[in-house]
Amino acid sequence: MSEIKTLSEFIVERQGEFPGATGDLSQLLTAFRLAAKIVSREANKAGLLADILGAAGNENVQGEQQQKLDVYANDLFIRMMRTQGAVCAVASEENDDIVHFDNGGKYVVTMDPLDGSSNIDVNVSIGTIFSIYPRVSTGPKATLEDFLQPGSKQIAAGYIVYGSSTMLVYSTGHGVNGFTLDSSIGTFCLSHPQMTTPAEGTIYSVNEGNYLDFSDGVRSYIDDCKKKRMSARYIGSLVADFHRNLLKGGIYMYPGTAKAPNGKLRLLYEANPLAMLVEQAGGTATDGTRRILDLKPTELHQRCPLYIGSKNMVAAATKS
Ligand code: P6P
Repeated sequence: MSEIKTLSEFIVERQGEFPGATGDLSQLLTAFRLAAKIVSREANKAGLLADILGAAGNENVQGEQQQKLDVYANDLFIRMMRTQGAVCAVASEENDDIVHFDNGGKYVVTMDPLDGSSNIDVNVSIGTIFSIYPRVSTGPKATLEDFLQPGSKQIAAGYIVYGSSTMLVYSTGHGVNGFTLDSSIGTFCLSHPQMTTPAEGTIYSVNEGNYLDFSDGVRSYIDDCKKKRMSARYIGSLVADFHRNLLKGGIYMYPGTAKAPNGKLRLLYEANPLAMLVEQAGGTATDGTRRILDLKPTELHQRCPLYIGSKNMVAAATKS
C-alpha cells in the first residue's frame, strides 16, 4: 500500500524549499485547508438545507437572514485569514473594496471564494480560487499597489474543487500538487503529486452559445476543433472545466466579444491563479495575444479574455 501523505505533512516538508521561511505561508495554506473542509461540508449538504441555497435576503426556517453559499464561503475564508495573521489584506470577488486586516501581515490574497456558485442549485461542481502575493507597499496598511502586481509575482496559487470529491490543488512555484479530501478522516491526502498537463488534448471548453459573437479567428479555431472531432466539454464552472482539462489535456476559452471585449472572467482572482498553476504544470495561458502572467492590472475587478490549458492548443487558439 503506497504511503499516505497528508496536506499538513506535505506543507511542512516543502517549507524547506523557501530558505528563511518563517512558516507564515505554511500556516496560511493550513488556514485555506480548514476553510476548504468547511465549505465542502456546506456545499455537500446545500441541496438539503434551504438556508444555504438561493439568493441572499430571504429568511430561513429559523427566521435568520438566509446566506448564499458564496457569501458564506467569502466570510469564512476572510475570517480564517484574519485570525491567521500572515495576510494583511484580501481582494475578493464578493467585496467591492479591499478588506484590510491591519495586522502587519506580509502577504495579500486575491480570491474568488465560490466560483460557479449558480451551479449549486443544480448540483454541478463549484470551486474556490486563490492567489497569494508578497506585500510591496510599506505604509501602515496595504494599498491598491499590492493588488495590481502582475500575476508573475504570485508566490502561491491554488483552487479547491467541490465535486464528486473535494480536491485542493496548489503551487508555490515548485510544481503543482493535488490533494483529495478523505472525508472519513477529514484529511486532505496527496493524490496527484507533481501534476503536469499534456501539451496536446482533445477537449475544448467554450460557451458555444456565444459563437456568433466571437471573432473570425476564434470561430475558425472552434470549427477546427470540430473538424478534428474533438470533445466539447463545458459545464459552466471554470474550476471544474479547468481541473478536468489540466488532468486530461484540453483548452478552456472565454474570449472577448464585440459587446464584451474583455470577456467575463476576472484577471486577479480567476485568470492569474489558474495561469500560474497551468504554467507550473507545463501548460500556457493567454488573453488571446499576451501571456496572462505578464499583464499589468489596472483595477481590482478587471476582466480579461482567457485561453488556458495545453500549450499547443493555446498556441493554436492564440494565433487564430
Ligand atoms: P457563461 C461562472 O459564473 C463563471 O465565472 C465560470 O465559472 C464559468 O466558466 C463561466 O462563468 C460561465 O460563463 O457566460 O458561459 O455562463
